[in-house]
Amino acid sequence: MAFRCLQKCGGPGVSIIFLVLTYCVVLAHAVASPVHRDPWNYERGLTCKKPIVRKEWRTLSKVEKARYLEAVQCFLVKPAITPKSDAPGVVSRYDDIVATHVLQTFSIHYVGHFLPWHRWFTGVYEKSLRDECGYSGAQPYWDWTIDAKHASDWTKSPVFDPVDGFGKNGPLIPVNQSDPFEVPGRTGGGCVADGAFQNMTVRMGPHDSVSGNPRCLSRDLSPYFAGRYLGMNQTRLTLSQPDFGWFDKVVEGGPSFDASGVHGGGHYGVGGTYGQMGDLYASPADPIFWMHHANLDRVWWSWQVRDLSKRLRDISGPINLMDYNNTLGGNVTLDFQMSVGVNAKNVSVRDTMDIMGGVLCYSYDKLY
Ligand SMILES: *[C@@H]1O[C@H](CO)[C@@H](O)[C@H](O)[C@H]1NC(C)=O
Ligand SMILES: *[C@@H]1O[C@H](CO)[C@@H](O)[C@H](O)[C@H]1NC(C)=O
Ligand SMILES: *[C@@H]1O[C@H](CO)[C@@H](O)[C@H](O)[C@H]1NC(C)=O
Ligand SMILES: *[C@@H]1O[C@H](CO)[C@@H](O)[C@H](O)[C@H]1NC(C)=O
Ligand SMILES: *[C@@H]1O[C@H](CO)[C@@H](O)[C@H](O)[C@H]1NC(C)=O
Ligand SMILES: *[C@@H]1O[C@H](CO)[C@@H](O)[C@H](O)[C@H]1NC(C)=O
Ligand SMILES: [Cu+2]
Repeated sequence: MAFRCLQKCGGPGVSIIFLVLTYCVVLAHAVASPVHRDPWNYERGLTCKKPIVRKEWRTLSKVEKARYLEAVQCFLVKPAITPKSDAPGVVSRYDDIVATHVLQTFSIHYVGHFLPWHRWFTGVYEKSLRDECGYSGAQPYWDWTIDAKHASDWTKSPVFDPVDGFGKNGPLIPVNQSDPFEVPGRTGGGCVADGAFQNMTVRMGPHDSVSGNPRCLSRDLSPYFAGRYLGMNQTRLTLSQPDFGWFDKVVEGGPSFDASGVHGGGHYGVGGTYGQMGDLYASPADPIFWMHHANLDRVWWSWQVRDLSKRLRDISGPINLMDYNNTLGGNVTLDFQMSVGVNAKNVSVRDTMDIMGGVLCYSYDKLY
């Protein structure tokens, strides 16, 4: 049962990548009933029998960490499938997924489907690592509240481990005075010189460019920013919101650094001014993106389980960027369709509301 139909299963009519969204379809299932099912609909009847369990990075064994990082390295060198007409600079499957985010930047942030879209995006990435790169685990998450407790501990997070982790900060590059976006407390900006991605080539971005700009992976850690926006206090404030509209606003925060929430906390706490994580468009270029977004997703799920029957259906917020007063259009509903380009088929917001609903099939070892 393939998530993304590879070349060999595509006949003339089906050669375009299409996907079969089967998180957790037991293989035996397919063997027992080899009936061809409509790939656009069949997953509806399936349930999530054996969710894979997402765990916190530091609880993984050395071997589990290495297997995850190897799968990402594999994805970084798999050939791209995005048409050159859509993103001329893509080389790898990893670029495909970064390009998808770049191209949709203004339709997936500060909208009602921000969290559903990123939940789906992270799930598609996790599934791609499993199906295309032989990874057998789940996407790990990064509980940054542990590292943000004391701002001075931020750079010592095991996530930045130079041997078992994603590598350290880049060396300090003074901010260019003509650059208006100086992230408070930034300490780096240069190329990541150790860890699993020391030689990684970033091609998508900066900003909205998908034409291919090969450069190093960079980080610009801000211990101050992390301490201010990623602590348990900010997380508790987020979890205390009464409905999805408020919850999403507190997660996303406002468009200025001062108005950040936990979402911006992770992006600017790692990416600062010059790191890819601080680039609203090309942030998935830093593989830490998925660890951060898995934890944001865990915050949302932790909020949902506090009143599950209601919150499996609670969705609101604008279809259009920042249109919180609905002057340009309406709010997102459960039927709203979301796309991740060539990486998977469309799903509705409804399909992503339950992490064990069938289209998605994973859980977390621990919740907030
Ligand atoms: C600083 O920014 C200006 C304007 O974007 C640019 O022309 C210049 O090359 C930059 N300088 C450095 C050292 O990056
Ligand atoms: C990175 O590239 C350098 C120089 O080519 C090489 O010595 C080093 O082993 C590479 N590191 C990794 C992790 O691939
Ligand atoms: C959480 O604590 C940090 C560090 O003391 C502080 O800067 C921030 O304003 C606090 N946030 C909230 C919501 O209380
Ligand atoms: C749209 O969503 C917002 C929350 O983001 C909510 O306050 C508002 O009432 C909704 N509007 C409609 C017409 O339902
Ligand atoms: C939305 O409506 C509120 C209350 O009427 C108003 O205070 C606010 O300025 C409006 N925001 C925008 C972006 O129009
Ligand atoms: C997929 O979703 C996108 C974004 O909402 C939409 O523009 C597109 O028409 C959808 N495609 C299909 C085949 O439903
Ligand atoms: Cu995003």
